[in-house]
Order: sequence, then structure tokens, then C-alpha cells
Amino acid sequence: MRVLVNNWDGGHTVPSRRLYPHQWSWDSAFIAIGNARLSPRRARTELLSLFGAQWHDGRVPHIVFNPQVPEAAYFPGPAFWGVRAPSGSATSGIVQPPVHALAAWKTYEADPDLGFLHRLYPRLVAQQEFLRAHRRGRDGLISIVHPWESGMDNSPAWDEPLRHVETANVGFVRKDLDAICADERPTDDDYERYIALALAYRESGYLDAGDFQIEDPLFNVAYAVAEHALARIAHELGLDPEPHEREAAAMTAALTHQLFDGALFQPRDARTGRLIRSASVAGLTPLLLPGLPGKVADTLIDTALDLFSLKDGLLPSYSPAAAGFDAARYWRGPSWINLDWLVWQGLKDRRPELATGLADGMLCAAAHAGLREYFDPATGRGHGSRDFSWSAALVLDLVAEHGMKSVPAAGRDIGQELRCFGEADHVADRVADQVPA
Ligand code: 2M8
Repeated sequence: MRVLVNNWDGGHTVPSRRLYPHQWSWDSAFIAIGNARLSPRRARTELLSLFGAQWHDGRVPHIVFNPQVPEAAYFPGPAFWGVRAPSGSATSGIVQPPVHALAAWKTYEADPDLGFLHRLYPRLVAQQEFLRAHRRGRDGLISIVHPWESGMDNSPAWDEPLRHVETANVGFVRKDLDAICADERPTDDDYERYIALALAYRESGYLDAGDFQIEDPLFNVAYAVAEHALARIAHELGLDPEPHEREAAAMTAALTHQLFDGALFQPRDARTGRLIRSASVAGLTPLLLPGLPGKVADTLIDTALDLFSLKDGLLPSYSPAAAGFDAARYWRGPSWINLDWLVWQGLKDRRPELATGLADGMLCAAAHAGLREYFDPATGRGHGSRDFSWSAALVLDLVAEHGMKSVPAAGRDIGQELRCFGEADHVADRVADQVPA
């Protein structure tokens, strides 16, 4: 609660005060899921402010820049992207996984407000239409055009496709290393490629996919989950949910036929048509799809137990058994609460006992290390920024649903704070009046 309150900027929540001082797209969705437990009004505002910067073509930019924050506070900032939304807000030109319809639905479930759904539904539909119109390939899968669009920016899965990206030779100064030590962040070499790809996309008017075109399981799962959520929203609004259900089913089939390698879902390089043999936790997220064939789901759970040590608590973002794993560096192995939360959602109905263990693992990590950006999957040690918003938000959601029984009495600061409201039947009952609307 403290983290969410301190990171609130009046209309949105920054992911982290120092490292990420603007509004990020998928962060806002996860933050809304937590705020729905605390202040549904803030959850609605968070999503509506993000979609306020939606472009005419339907894309929801991955960063909406806060004009009050100096250019030098984040790189690459508004001058680099050089583009504004119709609303006038400076934004980036790329997108992130479309987890927002799910967040909108969860916000509505916490506090049914039809007016909110009325406002957001057409915008959520336009977000999906952008992806269909501009990013969908022949086999029905959607491509991302930059590692930052995956949300899992530095995954070892992107090493191979990034090798073919020419570096930019433009001078730039990284800001992230002012806040976080270099061995927990991407290398300079990775950054050069990120910048080269972003510059090429900018030069095409944010239209032409360049040297990086990947059909990523997580992104496509998010798209299908969004269609399921849109079906529910449409139903509430008295509209026909059927087209959304059909679209979700088609995407589930496309994912299963094209990206499942018999053990895990893999990204595919859309330029070569080849699967990228890797071991990312993104490959477990199809567990979220209700239409996933039972045998495929069972195999994925076996893989989670085997390659990702699901029973040990936290899920790593990349399998420790695979080349490229690094327990402390950004998306190359540490556990991230948002990915673990997504897999937890996918396990709850299928294997409740495994879901419970995963929830315990997330809560214990937060209790011991604080609401860090990422965690060593074996030791639970915290890495990256502190007071990270989606860690706070999703822990709040977990506490509300799962309770606090697993958190050890001798936790550090966060354990103390959580225990203050651990006995509440429902977190929202205890906290609603502590936070100004
Ligand atoms: C990280 O990405 C940004 C670039 O978008 C960065 O490193 O500067 C990623 O973890 C991304 O998934 C996340 O949305 C963002 C803000 O938390 O930080």
C-alpha cells in the first residue's frame, strides 16, 4: 500500500520513482489489478489515463511521458521517440503485451462500474485491432518488433535474433546505470541494439517492422486472454461476446499448432519461420488459456516442475538449466512477480496445490527482500529497483485472495507492514479509508 501510494503521480503510477519515472503500459495494467483491491477509483484512473494516450491507429504506446519530468531523467526519453499521441502527450512508438483488458475486467469485478466499461471497451477493442491490422502474420500470430515490446527485454531468447541487428553508432548515455549496478542490467552491447532497432522503427514513422520480428508466446497469450476478457465485458454491456470468444479460440489454436515444441511454447522468428529454442517462463503462460488442450497443459506443468523448479517457490524468468541463465541480471533468470502471478493465475484451476506453493513463494520473497523489481529464484535475494509498483500491486492481489499464512513472522520491513493488515478478511475492507480517492 505504501509503495502504491508513494508511486502515484495524480493520474498514474510510476513503476519506480528513480528508474522509471513515467507511465509504462503493461505496468499500469498490473498496478490496476492491485489498486482494484485498494482503491478501484485509482485503478480506473490508471487505465483511463493510459488509454488517453492511445494513437489513432489503436496502438497503446509502451511509455507515456510525464511532461513534469526532465528529459534527462530517463533514456530514451521523449526527444528520442519524437512523437505525440493525439491527446498531445509525448509517448514512445512501440507497444507492450496487451494485458489491459484483463486488468479492466478485474477492476470491474472489484467494483462494478458500467460507465468505466463503456468508456474503455472501444479503446480496448481498438488496441486489439491495431495488432491484427499491423502485426498479424499468415498463421494468425502477432509479431513484436522490439525486445522492449515483449516486456521481458533482456531474455536470452532474444540473443540469437539480436545478433543480426546492426548497432547504431549513435552516442547515448544510459540513465539506468545511475540507479542500478551494471551486472543487474542489460549490457551496453544489448543497449546499442535496442537503440538501433528503435531508431529504425522511428525512421519508418513507426510503421515498418525491421530486423527483429518475433512471434512471442507471452504476447500472443496476452492477446488471447484479452479477447476472453473482452467477451465478458461485451456481455456486461449487452453486446455480442461471441466474436471475442471466436478470436480467443483461434489464437489458442494458432499458438498450440505453431509454437508448442512438445515441452514448452517457444518464440518464433517471423523472418526465418524458425522456432527459437529457449527456456523462457513466457513459454508457460499458455496455461492461462481456458481452451488449451488438457494434454498440452499437463506437459507444460511437467516442464514447470522439471525445468523451472516450480515446487521450490519462485519461478525463474529463464530456466537455470539453460545456457544464458543469470540469477541476478534483469530478464535473464531472476523471478519477476508479474510473470509468476500470470502462471499462478493459470495454475489455480488446474493444479490448486501447485498454485498455492507459488503464491507462498512470491509472498515469502516479498516479505524477506521487500518489493523489489526482481528476485534471485534460488535465494529470494532482491535485485533491481526497490519499491517497485507491480510487485506491490500483485502482492496485494495475492494477499487479498490467498491470505498471509505463508509469510514468516520474522520478515523484514515489508513483513511488518503486511502483518498490519494480514488479519483483515479482505484487504480492501481495511485499507479503503486509508487512501484518499
Ligand atoms: C523495463 O523496461 C524498460 C524499457 O521499457 C527499461 O528497462 O528501461 C522492463 O522490465 C519492462 O517490462 C517494464 O515495463 C519497464 C518498467 O517497469 O521496465
